[in-house]
Amino acid sequence: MAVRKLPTERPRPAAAGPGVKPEVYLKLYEKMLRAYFVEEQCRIFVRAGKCSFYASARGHEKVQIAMSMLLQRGKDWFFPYYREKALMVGLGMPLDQIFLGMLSRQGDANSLGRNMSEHFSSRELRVISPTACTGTEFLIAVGMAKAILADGRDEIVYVSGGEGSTSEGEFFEALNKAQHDRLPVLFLIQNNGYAISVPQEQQTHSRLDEVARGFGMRSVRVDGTRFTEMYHTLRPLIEDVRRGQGPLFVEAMVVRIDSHSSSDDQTKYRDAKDMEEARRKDPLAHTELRIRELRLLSDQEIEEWRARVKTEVEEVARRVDALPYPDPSTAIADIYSPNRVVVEEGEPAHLSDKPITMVEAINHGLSEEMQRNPKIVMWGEDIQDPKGGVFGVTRGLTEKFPGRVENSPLAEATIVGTAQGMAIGGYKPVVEIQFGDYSFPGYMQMSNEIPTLRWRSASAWTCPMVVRVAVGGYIRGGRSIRRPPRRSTPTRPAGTSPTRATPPTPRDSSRAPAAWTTRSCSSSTKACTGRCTRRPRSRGPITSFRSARPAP
Ligand SMILES: Cc1ncc(C[n+]2csc(CCOP(=O)(O)OP(=O)(O)O)c2C)c(N)n1
Repeated sequence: MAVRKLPTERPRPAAAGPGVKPEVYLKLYEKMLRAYFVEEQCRIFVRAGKCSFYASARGHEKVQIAMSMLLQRGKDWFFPYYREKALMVGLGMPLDQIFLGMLSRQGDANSLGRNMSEHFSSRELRVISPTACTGTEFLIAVGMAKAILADGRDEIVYVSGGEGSTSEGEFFEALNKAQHDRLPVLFLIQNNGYAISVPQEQQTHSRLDEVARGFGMRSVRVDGTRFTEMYHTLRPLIEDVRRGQGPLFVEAMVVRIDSHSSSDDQTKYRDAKDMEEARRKDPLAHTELRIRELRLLSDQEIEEWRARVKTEVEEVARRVDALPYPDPSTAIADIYSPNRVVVEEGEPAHLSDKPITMVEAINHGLSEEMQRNPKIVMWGEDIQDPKGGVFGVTRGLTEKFPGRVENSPLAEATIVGTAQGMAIGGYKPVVEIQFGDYSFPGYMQMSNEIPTLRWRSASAWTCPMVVRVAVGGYIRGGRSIRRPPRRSTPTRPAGTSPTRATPPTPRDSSRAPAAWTTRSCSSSTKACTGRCTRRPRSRGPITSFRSARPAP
């Protein structure tokens, strides 16, 4: 809704604080009011038993709306966490979509009622569907930024979390990778001092802005309850991110005015003084105070604005509340891609009479696929030439396909988490986990995030990618940690296609990459290549079996 024009007869100040134009401040106020009444309405829905999960953003709204004003709607990408209703309001998500998501009603474009409430998603606004897991969004955002950098676009990836989520290991991996690759990521940590009931001093030793600085990252701490300072400090820094200066870390000090969520009662662990202190910093109350001081609106106009926005919000809420739940028969749609895979086997071309290994055959297949699909990119530990992987699976590909095969940090969550982000960004990562036993740090991504993205976003977002894992074999002579076959591990969370676990012959191995990459035409695929011995497994001519392609 357009900001109402101010009456001309009132003497207008030049700025709402140094350098902030009155219309910018009033736009902020309008959005804050809308966010406030959305929160109030959600509270009513919770009390009525209509909303299963609610996490108030009261106390965080100013920094979230400021971010929506500093970044570019429809151009930049947003990886929010579960406490970001005000960001959605700031970006202009239609109010009915906010309530449809909160009430899980028919027409909910966030997830068709599948994801938890508070987990917003929108293709139009480039808001990527989050899960409830704390800290998993960071690496995915970094992967998206890799796609942006590879394409040379001047877009920014915003990723956000609470200070508690910075204790997760993936957070540190994300800072490391983003800074190493100088990626266009804006990390926002909204520090309200509590992770449910745990105060920050029990959580982290160092100041978070200093932690980020330790990674070599540009980093600032701002008061997230005050607009002018944030606006002035962040605007040039964000433009630097857009100009390719690398990531930016922002620790915004905010307050949590309400309990952690609808399942929590903060009076059990916060004393009255602490809660009063938070209320004293209420960002909305402060904005109204400034508007009065600066004479941007009169008391009566403030009352009118409140009444107008309240009515607008309540009307939408009432309409949405009258809608039914989604048809239960749609609940299991969108788990896999609807694209069929068509494998066309051409006449095999004779390549060699020499005996070849399974590894050589897979290498050959990967090479054919990279030739065919310029969006295939690869990373993993040691996979770059001259080593070309500990089994040599990717040997020679670095030189053949410059810029598309790279060593990853020694961090499995980074390998698969960033692959997901780059896949959302339009690439087809085919990444390697060195041994099955070492895949577990990546399982948060491989079970909670990657396989559920398509389903939980109702196909708005997908991440076609391949994770190649070696299992079994290799070192002989007694049981080694590397040897136990990993076939019993969860290779098949719904939403992931496991491929033929062990291609039995070089002939099959050569064909396997085509099947992996096409099967993952829009689903994710986990390919276990068993017994990746360097010795020839069988003798016989190697032939090329191009090609597999997705059905049109
Ligand atoms: C991996 C994981 N562990 C635990 C939880 C349970 N949990 C949900 S929110 C939360 C606290 C998060 O606090 P913080 O990151 O500071 O964000 P805030 O909620 O305060 O905004 C916890 C422990 C979770 N969702 N995911």
